Amino acid sequence: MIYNEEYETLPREALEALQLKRLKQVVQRVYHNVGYYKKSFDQAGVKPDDIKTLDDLKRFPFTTKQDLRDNYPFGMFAAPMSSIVRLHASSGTTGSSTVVAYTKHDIDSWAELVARCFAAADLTKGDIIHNAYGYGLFTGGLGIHYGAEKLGASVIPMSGGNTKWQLMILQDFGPTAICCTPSYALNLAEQGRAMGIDMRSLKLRVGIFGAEPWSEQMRRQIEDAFAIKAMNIYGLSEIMGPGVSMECSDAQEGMHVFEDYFLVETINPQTGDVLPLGEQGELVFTTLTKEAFPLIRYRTRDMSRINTIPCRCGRTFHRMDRVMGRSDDMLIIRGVNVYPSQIEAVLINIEGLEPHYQLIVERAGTLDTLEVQVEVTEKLFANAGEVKVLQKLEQQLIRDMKEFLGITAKVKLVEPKTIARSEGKASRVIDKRKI
Ligand code: DLL
Repeated sequence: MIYNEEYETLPREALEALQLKRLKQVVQRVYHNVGYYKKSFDQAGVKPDDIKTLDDLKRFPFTTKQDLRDNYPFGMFAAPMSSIVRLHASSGTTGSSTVVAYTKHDIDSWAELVARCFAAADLTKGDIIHNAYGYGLFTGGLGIHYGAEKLGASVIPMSGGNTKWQLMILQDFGPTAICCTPSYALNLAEQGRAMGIDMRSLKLRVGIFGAEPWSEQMRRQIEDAFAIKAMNIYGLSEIMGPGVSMECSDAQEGMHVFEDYFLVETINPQTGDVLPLGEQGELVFTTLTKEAFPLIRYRTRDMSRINTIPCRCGRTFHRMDRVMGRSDDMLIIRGVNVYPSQIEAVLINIEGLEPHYQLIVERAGTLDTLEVQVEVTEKLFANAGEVKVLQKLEQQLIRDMKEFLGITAKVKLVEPKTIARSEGKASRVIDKRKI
C-alpha cells in the first residue's frame, strides 16, 4: 500500500523539480543559521546561490561525523531552542555522542515517513504494533511510535529488554506487527521457544527490522521462526532516525529512499568522488526539509548501491540495496575485505549452526587474524559425543568462508547459549587490536 500516493509516485521530473526547490532553501538556511556551514562553504568558495541544478550540489563540501562532534552538543542546530521540541542522541559508543534536534514540523515529517514505511509493509490502522525498539535518546523507539500513531494503528510502546514480559505481551495483546532489531527478534524467538511458546502461532504477520546490518539468510530465519514477513527499514539519527528508506512488500528488493525528503548520492569512500548511480559506494545524504538539524552531504559510512530501475509497486523513488555494514565495520583479513553480515550469511546456511556468533579480530605481527565463534544447535550439541561431528562442521565453515568470501579464518564452535544475546543492536566484533 502507498501512504502518500501524491508524493511517493511523483514522476521523476516533478520530483527533481521539488528536490531542487527544497535544496535551494535548505542551503540558504544552513548558510545563514549554522556557523559551521558558513565557514565551510566560504572555505570551499561556494555560495548558496550557486545551486542552479541538483548537480551543483557536488561542488559543496561533505559533512562528517567528526564535524558533528566538533560542534557538540548544539553547534549544528539551524533553529533556536525555542522552536526545538525534541532532542535525540547517538549512544556514543564509538566516540562522543552526536546530538540531533527536531522542530514540530520535523517531528511531523518524520511521523509521515514512518507511516509510509508501515504502509509499504501493508500495515493499516487496523494493526496492533509491538514496538520493541528502545525508547529514549535512541531514535528507534519514538520514531517508530509517532509513525505508528500517524498511521492510526494501535501501538504498544514496549521498548527494549525485559524479554519475558515482551513474550507475555506478544501472547496476550496479540499484536499483528513487531518492530525491533533483527538480532533481538531472534533472541525473542529463542527465549519464547525455551518457555514452550509456539512463536509461529502468535498473531504476528509482519516484522519491521533494522538499525543494524542483517543478511537475507537471517531474514529467512526470522520469517520461519515467527511465520511472518520480515521487512527491512533503514535510517540514521543524523538524517532523521528510522524511515529514511524502506522496502515495499510488492517487490522486497531494496529500500525506497524517500527522495522528496532526502537527496542521496554514492561516493568512493577513499577519494570522495561521486559515483554513477548503480555503483557500490558510501551513501551520502542531504536533508531537504529539516528545520532544526539540516545536513548537507552527510557521509554515512554505510556502503550500499542505488538502484534506479522502476519498481513494480509504483513508487518512483530509487531504491538502495541492503546495507552490509559501515565502512568502519569492514574487516580486512589478509587483504580481503569482509563485513560481519557476509560471514553471517555463510554460517546461517550451515545446518547445525545457530545464527549467534561473534568475530574476534586480533593482530599477529602485521597481519590481522579472525576467529569466528559460533554456537552449535542444541540438537547437535546433545549428539556431539563424537568429536568428529564437530570437526566436520568446523571444516565446513572454514571451507565455505574461503570459497564464498575468500577469507581464511579460524573457527571455534561453542555451546548453545554462550554468546551474549542482544536486546538492541548486536555487537558482533570484538576487536582486540585496539586494546
Ligand atoms: O539505528 C535508526 C533506526 C532505528 C533505523 C530503527 C531502523 C530502525 P542510529 O542509531 O543512528 O539510527 O544508527 C544508524 O545503523 O548508519 C547503519 O549503519 C545502521 N542501520 C540502520 N538501519 C539499518 C539497516 C538507527 N536496515 C546506523 N540495515 C546506520 C543495515 C542499518 N544497517
